[in-house]
Amino acid sequence: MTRLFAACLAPLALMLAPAPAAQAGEIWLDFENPWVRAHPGGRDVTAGYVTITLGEDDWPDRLIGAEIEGGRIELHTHEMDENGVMRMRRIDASPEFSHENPLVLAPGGMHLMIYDHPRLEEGDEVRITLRFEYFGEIQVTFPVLNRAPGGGHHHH
Ligand SMILES: [Cu+2]
Repeated sequence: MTRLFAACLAPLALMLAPAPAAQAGEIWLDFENPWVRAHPGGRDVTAGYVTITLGEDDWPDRLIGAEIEGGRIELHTHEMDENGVMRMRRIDASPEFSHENPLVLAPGGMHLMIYDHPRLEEGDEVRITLRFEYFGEIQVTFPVLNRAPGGGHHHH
């Protein structure tokens, strides 16, 4: 009886042991509401959006690139030109973001511009590799939607 109890306890003790030192400073990234807009009728260009949050103890980071199989991605931002018109502009990297200031890719702001990809429709899913200056690469699954998730939120 005693022996059985001890044997059962051992794996539990292992699970409760503190994380190894190598993991203590591990970075985590949280990807909230990733989505790619379904290709608008007659167009072969679309965009992807996501909010990226860093852990409390993580170094600030920057998004420096993105890749998609079967297509091509550019980082874009929206900026007001001298005539007060919003225009898209290609950028090499996002501004630095941190735990307190998540990186928000959203309609009307920064986005992943997707070119040359076969037609995407609501219900599809795409995997996009996001490349960060400090963190490195990570692959994220983006559902394809006709409109922004979480309704009731409008961007102009
Ligand atoms: Cu764009």
